[in-house]
Amino acid sequence: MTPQFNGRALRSVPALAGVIALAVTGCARTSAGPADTAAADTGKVTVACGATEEWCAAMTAGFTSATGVEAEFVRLSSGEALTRIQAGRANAEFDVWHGGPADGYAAAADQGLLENYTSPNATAIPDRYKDKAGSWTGVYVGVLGFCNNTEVLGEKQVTAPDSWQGLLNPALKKNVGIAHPSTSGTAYTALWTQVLLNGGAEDGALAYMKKLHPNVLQYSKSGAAPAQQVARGEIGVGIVFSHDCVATREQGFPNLTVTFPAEGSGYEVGGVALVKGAHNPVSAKKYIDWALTAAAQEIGPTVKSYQAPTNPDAKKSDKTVDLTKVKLVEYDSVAAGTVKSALTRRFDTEVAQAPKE
Ligand code: S7P
Repeated sequence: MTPQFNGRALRSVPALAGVIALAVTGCARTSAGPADTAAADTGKVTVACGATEEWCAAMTAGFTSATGVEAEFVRLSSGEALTRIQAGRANAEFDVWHGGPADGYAAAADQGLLENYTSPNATAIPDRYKDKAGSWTGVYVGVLGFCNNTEVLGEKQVTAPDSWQGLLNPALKKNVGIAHPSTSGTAYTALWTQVLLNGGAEDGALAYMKKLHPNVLQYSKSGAAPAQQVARGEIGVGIVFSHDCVATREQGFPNLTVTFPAEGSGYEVGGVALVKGAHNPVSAKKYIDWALTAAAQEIGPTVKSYQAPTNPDAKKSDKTVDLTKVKLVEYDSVAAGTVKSALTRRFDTEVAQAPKE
């Protein structure tokens, strides 16, 4: 990896180039359009980042260190990122979206919010982890699991659930945590998993979520939040990406365990994409190229993010879930993304807002 001082020295060069470009054009851009060319690139990339704060910080620092291009990020849950990218349609706030399930990226692509970009480094990524047209490319894979607090469950004399049916146990009333799928990519992955487990029927998925509703203490904004609630003993089980439970256990909560649903679990392909109308398309493409390298994908475990890398050359942490050992549903991010807005609206009115007895 490039030594840190090299990164710092190089950072001023593209920044200066950006100032010169603005001086030559004579004005700052206020909207996307023809000015969004290589000449206008300020040499700084702004990232909408969908994983943990630590992951986002490590990734942007790693990119700057490797390329000399400055990078800043805003951590956003999947639905929030989509809303902010929509709001920036005429004047993009972000250059790149990095991290968070590809469902959100597919929804964004459907709405014309992403620019197709097939990085030369995407050839290393297996086809099942990237969009054919190049609207997004996968950087990691995460599997949904149940995060259990053995102490809380022990007090209730309930064994850690290992099936979706087991989560409906009345003894778990107000003891299950899951985020709201309109903000959280994690929760939307869980909701779409139910669609798949119900033969593709949205009604069947919502019927399951309605049955689960009395057991849900609250629908959090961010997908990883239920793992924290479980760690604090506020609830017995959280529906989260399993690596978020492993990371929380490492924060000093040894009584957390992970189980996977016997019926089949959903998984995410975490994405990276170029935002349509990005003000810094050259830097953004450099960022995407870098994010697909093995070196970039080996950064996660250094900050306790144990998703599986999509680049086969990246070394896997021994804490990463073995994808061949968990029963997985046939997840299709594009199909999931296409109906995301409509299905989350239905979830909100038909499930989240339904009274609990
Ligand atoms: O914490 C890492 C991670 O689980 O966060 C993303 C997750 O979906 C959280 O975002 P949401 O708040 O949108 O649910 C995952 O992509 C990632 O693996």
